[in-house]
Amino acid sequence: MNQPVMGGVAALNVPAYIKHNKLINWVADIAALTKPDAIYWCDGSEEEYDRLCAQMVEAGTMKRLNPEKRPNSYLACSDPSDVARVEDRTFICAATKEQAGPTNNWVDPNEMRQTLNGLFDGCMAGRTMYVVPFSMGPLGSPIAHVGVELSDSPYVAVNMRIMTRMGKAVYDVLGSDGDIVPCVHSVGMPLQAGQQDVRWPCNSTKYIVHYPETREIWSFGSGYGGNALLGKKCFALRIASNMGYQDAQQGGPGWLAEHMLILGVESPQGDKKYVAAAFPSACGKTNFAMLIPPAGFEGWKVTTIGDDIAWIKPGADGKLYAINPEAGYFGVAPGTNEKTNPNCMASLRENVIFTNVALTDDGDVWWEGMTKEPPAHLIDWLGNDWTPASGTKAAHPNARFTVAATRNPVIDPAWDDPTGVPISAFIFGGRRSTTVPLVTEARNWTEGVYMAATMGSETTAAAAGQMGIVRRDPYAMLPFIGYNMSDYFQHWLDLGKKVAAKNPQALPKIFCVNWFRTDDQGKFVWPGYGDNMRVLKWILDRSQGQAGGVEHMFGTTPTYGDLNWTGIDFTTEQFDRITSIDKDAWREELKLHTELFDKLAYRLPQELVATKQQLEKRLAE
Ligand code: SAT
Ligand code: MN
Repeated sequence: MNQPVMGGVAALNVPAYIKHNKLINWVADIAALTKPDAIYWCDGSEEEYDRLCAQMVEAGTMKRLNPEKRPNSYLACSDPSDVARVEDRTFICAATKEQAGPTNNWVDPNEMRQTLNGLFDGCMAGRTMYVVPFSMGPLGSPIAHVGVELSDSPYVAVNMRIMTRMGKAVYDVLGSDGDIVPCVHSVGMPLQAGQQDVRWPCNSTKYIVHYPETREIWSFGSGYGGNALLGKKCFALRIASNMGYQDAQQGGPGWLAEHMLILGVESPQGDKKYVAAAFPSACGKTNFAMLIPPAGFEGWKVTTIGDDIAWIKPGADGKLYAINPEAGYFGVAPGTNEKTNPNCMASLRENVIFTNVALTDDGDVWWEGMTKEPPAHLIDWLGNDWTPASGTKAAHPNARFTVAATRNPVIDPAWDDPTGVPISAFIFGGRRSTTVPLVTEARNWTEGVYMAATMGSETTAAAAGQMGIVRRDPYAMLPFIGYNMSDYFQHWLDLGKKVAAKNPQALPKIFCVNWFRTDDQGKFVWPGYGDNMRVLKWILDRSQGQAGGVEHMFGTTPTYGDLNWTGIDFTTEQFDRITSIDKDAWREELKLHTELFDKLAYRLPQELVATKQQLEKRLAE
């Protein structure tokens, strides 16, 4: 296997179990373009995973951690120029600019193909091309879809094995003519004969490109996270959101691909409900998905279906059913500790790939916030000696762990169920130090869509660029909607109408939350983490029409007495501080809604414009 044949074209060596000619021809075409030294077909086995990791340890890309401290785990440190998603280099190359919409970068697909053909020509020279077959969603589920990623990065191959259902079994599902989303990925650093490789190959030129018409993904120049693990943001959000929209355009029921965690809540009486919640990247979705109910909630259980992405479809009973298309977590390490997320810490005990965290002297990992006292000495993510006096971060703020969902001690028993779980409520949350109250229930679906559509959030380290700036991040999907955002809003409105027409009771209630309001010193007022259960309980009760609340300008919020405060010292003053509505701040806020709507004016649903007008009227009263 894998011996280049004469003439510099790598031998295909197709395994006998692959019967899909279109796939084989495509692999041959991409190999002819990218000219790898060898082609390797991943089977997804443990033996293969171990072997590729050992190869990367040999090459210096990864370090094996101390097996006593962190069994079967690795640390990879990236090039300092390749540490986050690159939104300004991400393109939705739909046939027309309107189809991509004003919030996406767009280049004419023919022009982009020419550019990429140039960049990909010979870009895998000196490297192996890995053929990575994967299923987003349970294998063979009617909701799942299959992709194949061709990548010259073994780091991608091993991460995809954790993050997706990756391996041989995918070919059984595909048979000889199953649908595939083709994904081509290169770090963009070909090697000349004899040239020594670097620890983390990448290229300063980066392109993350989606062709929605042909459902293709092409990624060049980065080996990091969502730029390179193409099943995640590229497929499961950008391409899939477009697929769900197209389904409705073509007369189907339509479906949703959302930047949402899915969690289950079980009461002491055994009553089980599921909610889906959208937050921007690096706003604590993993923490919320694994939360441990606090004092006052004895006998309550929260379980995880997914921590980042939900695919949601109407079921035969009219309810909305959600699956987690992923099989692992690519979560933010800094800030995670035994207090903020003990379940996550337990998930990370073994079988983990850490990226860009610090290395301890005894061969374990550390990141900011993991322990109160930092270790006296570390090797930081850049490979330098580090002490608490260094004055720099030992781990990169967007440092990540990759771990299988099955390592999570509170994984929901239905997490792998091909039919998904019924959703009772949608929660939308931004990171806002001011203005937006702790929790608000929308009065109806349209007002809920408006709330989600006008969400703002302070930017985080998950994307390259300046942090802490408030930007509109509709549905926490700004960088992830694979088509025109106005059409996306319309799709949400239409789906709600369809569900309500069939069974009004089946329509989930919509809530907006903000855990991040601060006091005059800039400190968070709300304790967050496990205490978010207090808000979650109110949300669930309201979804069943059972809890109290007061209606105000934007919807319904709980009064102090509507939440359970057992076991926490949280005063009415503090509560007022995070639930108060400052009319002046909201006048400013609505100006920003206007700015967004002006930008999206072309095809913006009139219902949302009308909703804004009603809000403005109420604010003026
Ligand atoms: O896109 S990544 O998976 O790298 C991180 C994120 O934005 O959540
Ligand atoms: Mn995310």
